[in-house]
Amino acid sequence: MQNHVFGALCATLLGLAAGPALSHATLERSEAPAGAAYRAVIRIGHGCDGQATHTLRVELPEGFYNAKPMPKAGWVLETVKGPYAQPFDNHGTQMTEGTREVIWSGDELQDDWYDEFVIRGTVGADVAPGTVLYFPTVQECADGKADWTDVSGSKEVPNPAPGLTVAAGKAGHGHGHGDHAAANSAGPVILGDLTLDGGFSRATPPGAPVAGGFLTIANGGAEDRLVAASADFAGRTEIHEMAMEGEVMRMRELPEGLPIPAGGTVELKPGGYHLMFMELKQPLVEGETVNVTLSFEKAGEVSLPLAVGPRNAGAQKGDGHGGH
Ligand SMILES: [Cu+2]
Repeated sequence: MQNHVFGALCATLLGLAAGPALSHATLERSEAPAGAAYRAVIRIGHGCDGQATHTLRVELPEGFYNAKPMPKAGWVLETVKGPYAQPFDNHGTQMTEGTREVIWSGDELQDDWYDEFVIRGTVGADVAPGTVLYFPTVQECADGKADWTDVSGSKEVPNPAPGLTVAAGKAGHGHGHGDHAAANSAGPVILGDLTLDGGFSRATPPGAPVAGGFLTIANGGAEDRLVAASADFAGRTEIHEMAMEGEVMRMRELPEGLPIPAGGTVELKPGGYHLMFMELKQPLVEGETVNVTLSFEKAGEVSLPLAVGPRNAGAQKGDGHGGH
């Protein structure tokens, strides 16, 4: 009986505590793929017991490499460097140390105000999916501090550290959903803040006029937009979406392109957003690789290999590619 009452009370209290998420220091985006750029946006929603924050210290986790903080007007920025437990392969250069702590100080963030502090880095490709990387954060005020340094993972502690859950990064590894039928895709391509991964297409019957292209775009930075695509093997390449028109699923071109939200991931997949190769000049053959050039508003242009899978590659339930 005691337990019952306590349990219910506890749930109520936790429910209330979880409501205003801004009461804790938190990360704007709490999940990111391994091997990709990540923009840690630490959100500060109040001071220390009513007092203004004059210093913010953020410790960086092992596994978050090549970190660079964003300066803030009015604040003095300092970094503390230290060794990495595991060296980081930065495009062929081994980095054995880097920034491990970032300190902003010398301004005042009032208790009534809200602000964001940003650190950009890369999540190590070898960090196991499901790992939580913690960014222990301390706010210092005139007569005290608010600390967000508990890394136990418990939701019941009063001072949880901001945490980032690492998701599987590389195509073909650790996908494990079984919903992508033989989507044998090429490896990830990094373009600025964008990580393009899992690019594939499907074999076409001889004489087929069109084919689809699919990939996942993870954005570790500010909002961007896929504005154009082109391929040698097609007369024309468009960016499409599937949408219900009355009872019928039809595809249509996205004339403005496809927005890639800040810190978000957009999946182009059968039955959803896709690249549409039209006026095919040759059939796509299973086992081969074709290249598509993608143009992003901010990140620029990149050539991405698409592995050609079987005709039903990536098929999911309800994948009626209607409207052809
Ligand atoms: Cu289409």
